[in-house]
Amino acid sequence: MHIDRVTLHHLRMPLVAPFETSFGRITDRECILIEVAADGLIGWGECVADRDPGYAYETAGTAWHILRDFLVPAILGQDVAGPADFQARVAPVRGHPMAKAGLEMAIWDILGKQNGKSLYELLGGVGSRVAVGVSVGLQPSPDALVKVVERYLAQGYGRIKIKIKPGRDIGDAQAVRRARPDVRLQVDANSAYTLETAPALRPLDDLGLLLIEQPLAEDDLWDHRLLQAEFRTPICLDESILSARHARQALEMAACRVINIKAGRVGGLSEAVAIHDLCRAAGIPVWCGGMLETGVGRASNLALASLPGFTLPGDISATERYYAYDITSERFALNPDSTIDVPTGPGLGVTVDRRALAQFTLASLEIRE
Ligand code: OSB
Ligand code: MG
Repeated sequence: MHIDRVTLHHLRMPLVAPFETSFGRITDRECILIEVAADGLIGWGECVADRDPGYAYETAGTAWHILRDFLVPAILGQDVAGPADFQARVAPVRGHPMAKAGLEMAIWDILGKQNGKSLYELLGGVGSRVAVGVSVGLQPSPDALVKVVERYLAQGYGRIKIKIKPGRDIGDAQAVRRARPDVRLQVDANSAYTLETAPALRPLDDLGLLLIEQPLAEDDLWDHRLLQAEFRTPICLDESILSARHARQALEMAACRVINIKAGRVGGLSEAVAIHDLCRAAGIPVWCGGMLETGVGRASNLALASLPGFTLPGDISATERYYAYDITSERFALNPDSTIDVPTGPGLGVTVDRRALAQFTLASLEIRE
């Protein structure tokens, strides 16, 4: 595909409710939507870097810089054969996986549109619906948390994830467990503990959790290994896994028993599939994480989560859980069996609504040869 033009759109989208984690509270989600024009087609990608460097070092600002000054110039006016060729061209740029993943997504979208194939087919997905759950942010109190959880259960979500942090961990998880003894429940600490403070999490081991997500620092595979040896509950890594190489090392040293895969965190869908393949061969369950995506990123997540090794429910909720208005014409709805349909149209299978896009755009930049 000949890359004629790339347009960056910096968006700020109001969330239906604030989302709070151990690294902060947000009321709006920022991201960069990437529009690529090639061979008379338009492809869309979403860069999930947020406004602040809380979950990852990348921000919408750093991604804008890296895209404008390095990644887009590496492909503009060039014939890019596909995602693998794209990755080879941007390999000299160290790090910045979210910026790379956003641009790669647009290339996958064009590839699908050129070949009349949906993204899930290109990636090797199976099944037309994927099992999903909901990620519930920190609430003012355990009682308030139980109320929010009950509301999601009533909507049909079959798996609940709650965010935890020091002082808001055991009590919160126990409150949900007491209210709902049988619900599929997991917790996510977003790196809020150290090996010294993590023993406070010991009572979680008696709550029948599906997994404990990312208790320790993102650069600390070794201490996760030490912690996993102390827990019966599987530890799941999110922030720590930035490549298939990390995934292999984590499995080899038994630092975790489950991996959360986010294409943005690992530099793109190609690397995400590589991690999936590695884990599947090793018998390690994976699931698709979320970054409060717009309809563009959600379509990509659904396609990825349709691969056969995604045996645990993904953090891919219905559009209405995130946004009253989204930028795609399509909205994603929850089926009664806690699944969401995988898009079947060519490429991502979604249409960007230009009017909605304009409404949420803080800045845009068209880059031509
Ligand atoms: O750690 O999984 C995470 C959102 C933003 C950044 C990090 C995380 C999350 C979520 C939300 O948990 C998942 C979703 O998109 O529903
Ligand atoms: Mg997480």
